[in-house]
Amino acid sequence: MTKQETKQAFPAGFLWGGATAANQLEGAFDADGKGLSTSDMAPFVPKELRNGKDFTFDVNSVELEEFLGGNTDVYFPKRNGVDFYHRYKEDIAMFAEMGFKVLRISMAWTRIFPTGEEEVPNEAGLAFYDNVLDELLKHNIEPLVTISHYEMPVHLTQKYNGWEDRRLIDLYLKFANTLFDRYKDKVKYWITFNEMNMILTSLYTGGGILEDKIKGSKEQVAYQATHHQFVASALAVKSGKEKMPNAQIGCMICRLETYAASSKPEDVLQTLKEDQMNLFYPEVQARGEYPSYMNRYFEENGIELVKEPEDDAIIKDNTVDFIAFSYYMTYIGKYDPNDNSNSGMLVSQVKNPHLEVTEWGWPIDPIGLRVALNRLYDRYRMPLFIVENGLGATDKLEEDGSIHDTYRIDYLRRHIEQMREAVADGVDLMGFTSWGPIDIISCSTSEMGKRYGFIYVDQDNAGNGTLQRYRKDSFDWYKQVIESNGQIL
Ligand code: BGP
Repeated sequence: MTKQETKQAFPAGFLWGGATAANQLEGAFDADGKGLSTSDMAPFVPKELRNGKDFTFDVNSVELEEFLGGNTDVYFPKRNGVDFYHRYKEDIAMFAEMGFKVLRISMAWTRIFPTGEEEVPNEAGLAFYDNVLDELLKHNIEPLVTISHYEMPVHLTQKYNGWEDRRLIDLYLKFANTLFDRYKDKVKYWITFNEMNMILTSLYTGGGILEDKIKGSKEQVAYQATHHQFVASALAVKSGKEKMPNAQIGCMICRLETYAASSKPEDVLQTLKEDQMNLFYPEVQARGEYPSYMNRYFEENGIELVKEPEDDAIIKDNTVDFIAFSYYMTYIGKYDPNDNSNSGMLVSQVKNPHLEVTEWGWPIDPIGLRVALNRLYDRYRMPLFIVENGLGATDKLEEDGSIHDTYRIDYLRRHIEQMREAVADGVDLMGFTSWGPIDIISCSTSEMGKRYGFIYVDQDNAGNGTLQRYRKDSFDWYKQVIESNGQIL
């Protein structure tokens, strides 16, 4: 790495900030008319009792009934989040103190339409987000709003089995249009769905679908639900642009940059295929059409998508303005002669011997971020936005209220360095929102103890604690990063 390379700065106006999701942050799950959402049904189960089952990603209809009936002694951490609902002013003031230019939030569908089917939105829910947005704007923090982040009214799961049913498109659009009408003068940046590709991994989290209720194969349903979300997303782009000509509306994926396990051509080909499955989502949303490799895949695997005649044109005419993605790790592609399917289930069992992993086993690969940025930009020539990245770790609150999270600073520093290199390579990067700038409930494990924040929240996995906020060492570090526009790391 030459000196000249590392000295490159980020563009003026670069959007530094943090990213959150309503269901992991807000709490107040039944306040002011809010309905129950799919994420309110994710219990915390200690690792030793899980038996390999992951409740966040895998809830069946029997469990759902049990959780809804309340006859259970398990704890549901996402119902309480970290009480941002009541503490948003304090939290936003701390984000402002770090100099945030942007905050990614999502809006809980169930605060606005408790069951998803009401004709009239819940005013108290809309008023809450008005207050949050006003507070952000008061501090000159630009909101970036994810319309749907891993949750939906549980009623829609019960009645329609979520996105398996095409009627979800209109229900989603009613929700999206309500947000556009209400917040059009306050929000410029929007994302239609969080990590859309993860529906292949979890039908429940990504699609509100109960696997034991589906009729066809899991893959068939996953791709049919994906198609419904593509149409819904494109229609949201269409009406969003009509209502807000200056809005920027993006798609989002969990980017899994994939390396070949070896130089063996079969491994390289397998890697290409896995990469294509990952890029299927921006392929449709940014280019506006189903790629031929997916059409071949559907044909060879007996997947038949039901499309309405107008769907292709809707998708073609309403592509996104930017591609947002989360980046946590890289994967390995390895050819397996016993498996001739290309499942696209995003599971890499092969370990990369060159990388360290986090406490939760996620490979740490800063250089992979530079590769991901370059590859995406080479392919789409469209502005990119890193809307999630960060280190989930166990933190220790010292007696004096300090938290020495040098490991987090090190992780982020190394990733931002590579981001800076990618910008110097010519990548058009709009911004960087670090995941969970304040500790929130983990998406995948519903733990509190998997912390990403610059701000520590006093709460444990069982929900005990004062909820008091403390500044970690990374707080001042990130402040300086933003102040220097990424020059001082
Ligand atoms: C992404 C999700 C987030 C999130 C993050 C970290 O996949 O979009 O909601 O929480 O991953 O994952 P976790 O919280 O499981 O560590």
